[in-house]
Amino acid sequence: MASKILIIGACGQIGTELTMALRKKNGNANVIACDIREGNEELMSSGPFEIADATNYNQIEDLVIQYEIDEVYLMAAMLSATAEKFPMKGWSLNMESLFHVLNLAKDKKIYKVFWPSSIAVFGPTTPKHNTPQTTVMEPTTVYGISKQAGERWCEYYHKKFGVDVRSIRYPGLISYKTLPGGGTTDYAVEIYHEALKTGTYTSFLKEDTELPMMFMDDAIRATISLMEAPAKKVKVRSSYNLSALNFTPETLAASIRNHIPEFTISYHPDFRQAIADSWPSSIDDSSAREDWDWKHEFDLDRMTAEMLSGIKEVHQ
Ligand code: AKB
Repeated sequence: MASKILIIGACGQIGTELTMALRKKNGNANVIACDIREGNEELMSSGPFEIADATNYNQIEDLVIQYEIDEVYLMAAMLSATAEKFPMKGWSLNMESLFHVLNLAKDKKIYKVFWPSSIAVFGPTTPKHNTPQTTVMEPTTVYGISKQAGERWCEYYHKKFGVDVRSIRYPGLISYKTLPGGGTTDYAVEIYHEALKTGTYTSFLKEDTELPMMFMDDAIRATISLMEAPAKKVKVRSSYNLSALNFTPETLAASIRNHIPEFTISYHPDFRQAIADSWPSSIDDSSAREDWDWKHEFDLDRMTAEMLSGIKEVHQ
């Protein structure tokens, strides 16, 4: 029998595509989407959808009981740029929601948990290039501090209570179906929309700011394959480094120019530059590759082609 899955934060950038991918795999009725707000038409109509607040334990527990949930994917979070503006709100959302889900698993009301971490767990004292799985981690953002604390709690609940929790340190994720909101890597999505709409983009990061990034299809495949891996292969219970591409605004613009030669870019760095400067420029993900056979498929040029044709199809 297929597992019953609850996706919290299903209407966000990752949640939307994850919900549709899991519904395709496990059957629409077995994947319950919930969020604090409504999402797109396809997500809302293709299977069960409930309004729920990730920080409200009773609401989440009620859904777990009502739908006899086995696995939870907790995708609700406040991202790096927004959390700098609302530090206490960011901390409460990111931490309370995680404790609710970990406690449901500790009490055996659910059996498996996916929780997203981020490259934001690293900080200025971390080795910047090819950042190892285990290294110095002194994050300087609210979001990064919450993700790092969350990782520690995931490992603690696994060791102490046997909770089957699995996690990935996502790089910046690039997709055309649902817009990201409040992240430092969002420029790499906005740039494609603006290239098609106006032929020009003003980047809030400097031209040579290199960050780890990934096309959403790869991220979804990684997430599902980590969750499907036999428990004994999942050796890291804090969170796995995951890598695909590293690029700067300048190289991304050049790849767009292969399709739209007249595209222009200018640079006007804001407070997000300091956040980006504190993160790695590339990540060593050999643990994920060795433990559960992770392999990315999209390079920069393939991703650019896919983004431009996807935006035209969905948004124009
Ligand atoms: C952000 O920019 O805050 C996120 C992330 C890297 O976790 N996309």
